[in-house]
Amino acid sequence: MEKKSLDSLISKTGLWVSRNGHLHTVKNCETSQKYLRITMDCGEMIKVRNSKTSRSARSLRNRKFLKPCKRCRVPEEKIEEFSKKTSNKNEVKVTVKVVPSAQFNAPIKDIQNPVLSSGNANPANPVSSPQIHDGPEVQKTNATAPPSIPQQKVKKPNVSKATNHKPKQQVKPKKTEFTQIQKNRILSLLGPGEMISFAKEKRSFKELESTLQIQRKKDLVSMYEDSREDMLGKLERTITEFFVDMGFLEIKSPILIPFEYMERMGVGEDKKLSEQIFRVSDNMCLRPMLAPGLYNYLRKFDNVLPDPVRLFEVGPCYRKESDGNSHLEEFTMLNFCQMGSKCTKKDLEYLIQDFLESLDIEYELVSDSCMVYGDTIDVMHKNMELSSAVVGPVPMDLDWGIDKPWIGAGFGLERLLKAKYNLKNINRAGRSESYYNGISTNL
Ligand code: ATP
Ligand code: 9VF
Ligand code: MG
Repeated sequence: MEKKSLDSLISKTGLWVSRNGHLHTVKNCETSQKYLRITMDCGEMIKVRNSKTSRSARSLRNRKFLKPCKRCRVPEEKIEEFSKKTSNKNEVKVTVKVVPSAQFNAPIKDIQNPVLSSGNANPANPVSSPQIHDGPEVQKTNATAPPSIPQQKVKKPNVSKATNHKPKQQVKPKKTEFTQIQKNRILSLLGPGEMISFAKEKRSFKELESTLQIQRKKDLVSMYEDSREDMLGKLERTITEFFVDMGFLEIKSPILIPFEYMERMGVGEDKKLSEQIFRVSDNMCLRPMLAPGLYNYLRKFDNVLPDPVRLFEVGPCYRKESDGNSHLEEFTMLNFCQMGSKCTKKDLEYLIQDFLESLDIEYELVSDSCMVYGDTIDVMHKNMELSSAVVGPVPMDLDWGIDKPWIGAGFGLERLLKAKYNLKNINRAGRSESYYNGISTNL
């Protein structure tokens, strides 16, 4: 038989079993595409996914609860009716069993309900009642939502069969073991320059998560109070100012370009590289580089502007990528170029030097080659390519109506930020809803 969804189970019973096993009467239940926001008679509020298979749906379907919520004042007959269905179905009825807490090292509620007892509320931001729980049962489906972190299994303490009930002596604190998901969550909460040794960590996942959350909230508040600038936006402004001051003309060419441009750049459908291009229709694509737009501007301005023609563009580029640490599928490129006189390798190297010195980023130059241009001078920071630079002319110029020497270089802005701030992953520098200026937003 088809399982009922959570909202239909709620409307049928008018009841809700919370994570700690309390049976509540439902005052109001709002339904969105994926979520339910349920208000209980006691004032508690909870947001859950409208799932057929969640813990909540199972509890309601199997009618499992620990005890009625006192503040909801669930009517006796409702409780009875709810419990009755359980025995009809031959299911185990959960009864309240009061166990003297002296038998255990921890209070009973801590054992049965590790999630709540370990503190759902964030100490940095105490939520006043009614509280919206956004606990592990809410599966996160979009990029804005914090990842759902399963709690570590809390082992039931050993109950000694012996009659000696003396509480055991406190043993020295064990090192905490983290699951991979928990490690990832903690790593995502570290500040841009922070490190952690999980092997030495004594704090529990919850304690550590909570401490880091407080710190990250502080970081965001101080950004809000101080600069209020997005680092990618700021870098684009800094770069723009630098090149405008150097006599380069700022260009903003289309992001949506004809695929034919890519064929003219030597990246036709027969080339492996073309598989990295986001096609948006038969003849259009999202630009994976800035060169086609700049080629067109160089041609158009050749007889208009004085020699040498100096142009630059900073803007989004798109490439399908598989390697994650230094690649984004949506990134920001700077491409500057100069055509006409003073287009030697040395001129190019001086420009690169001035530019990277202005950003205070260390680099070295390495000879390389690429499919599009042939020989390149790659600008490296440690093992990461910051830029590929080229001394023209190249044979492809003919197809773009260019017949003068040129020099140019393409830099990735997110890679410049990764290098400058020593970021662990380029995601922290890119367009994102999960990080703001390298600080997790999933708090
Ligand atoms: P890589 O070999 O690292 O994939 P690439 O040689 O294909 O890079 P270029 O075509 O030379 O890249 O692009 C110029 C610059 O743009 C690169 O040096 C890099 O800084 C940046 N860049 C290229 N692809 C990406 C990407 N997917 N994510 C972030 N930056 C990128
Ligand atoms: C340098 C890398 C062909 C004269 C308009 C300027 C360059 C390398 C840029 C970039 C690309 N090329 N990712 O061209 O400056 O185009 O592949 Si122009
Ligand atoms: Mg390159």
